[in-house]
Amino acid sequence: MVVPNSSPLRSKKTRAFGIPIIDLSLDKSKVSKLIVKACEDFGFFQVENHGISREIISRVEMEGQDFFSKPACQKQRAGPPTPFGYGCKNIGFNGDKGELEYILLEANSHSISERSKSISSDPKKFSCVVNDYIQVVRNLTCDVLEMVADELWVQDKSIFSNLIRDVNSDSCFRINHYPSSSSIINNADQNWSPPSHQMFDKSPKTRIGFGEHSDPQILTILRSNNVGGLQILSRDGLWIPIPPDSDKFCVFVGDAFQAMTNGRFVSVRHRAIIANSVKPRMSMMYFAAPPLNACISPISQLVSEENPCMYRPFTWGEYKSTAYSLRLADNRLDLFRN
Ligand code: GA4
Repeated sequence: MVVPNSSPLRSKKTRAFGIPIIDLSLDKSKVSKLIVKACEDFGFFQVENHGISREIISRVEMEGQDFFSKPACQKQRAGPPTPFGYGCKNIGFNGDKGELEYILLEANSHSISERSKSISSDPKKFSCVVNDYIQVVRNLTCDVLEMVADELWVQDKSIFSNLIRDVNSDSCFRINHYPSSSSIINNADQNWSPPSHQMFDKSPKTRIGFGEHSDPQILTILRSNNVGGLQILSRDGLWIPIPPDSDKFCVFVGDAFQAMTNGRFVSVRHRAIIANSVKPRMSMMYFAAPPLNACISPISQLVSEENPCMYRPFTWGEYKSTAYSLRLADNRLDLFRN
């Protein structure tokens, strides 16, 4: 489809790189088209005018700041991440490292209230604030998924969103905290120290906060403070910096969505580098996932003789265990190709 420059279907673009910024206050049918196009072209887009209150967002941000400003020994009481809890520099179980610390939580109120006891001196407040945020971001995710279903002519508009709304949904929530470019993070983990060239070399080497990967889930919704560092990998292999904007959300297509759309949507590879900033970057992500026993298979509308099933059906649980058995940068979905 050729979209004329003047058409309302042409979304605003992130400066110079053509990454869509989609205004969610526009007409729903236009927004749906823009979302589907962005998921096909980039597996990534940003949204503005999303209707989520600044207050709900900044309350989580404040809880995150409070936690990360604590001494290392106190933060470690909420760790190690197995995989949930507080983590510093270690990502997953297979030796991946990054220059960051984080809190990873299961996105359900029971786990959050249990975990919050080791995170905050006011656990009730912490769980309340995080639960409120998860609820509104889950709604945003479901709205996006329903618009996608509509645009793909799927009869059951809730085909994707039902997986996220399910009480057994395996969604999770993460707050990442990256050091400012002028500092290195407190070495809470005694077994690791940054490679010496990164500590002393003044040349502008890329410092990796969170290494290249795709997200295994259906969709990821990310919000960051105004410090940069997020980059997405374009189809031609270039790292595209995403300008930080605390009023927008970034939306990433995950591997499970790529499989469910029979490869029509692409799960975007991305990473976070340490930006040249005096302020630390803090980002929070909601990873929208199905229940562990949900079967992930391409929707029938996207399967035909010309487009046969690209992946064998698998359960989300099976996919997740595969993800955790591999390295961060590995391409997991290829292992499920027909
Ligand atoms: C990437 C997306 C989410 O942050 C995450 C990550 C998880 C972890 O940090 O424990 C993983 C990574 C993520 C993909 C491969 C495995 C699992 C680390 C890792 C090496 C919470 C997730 O679900 O998958």
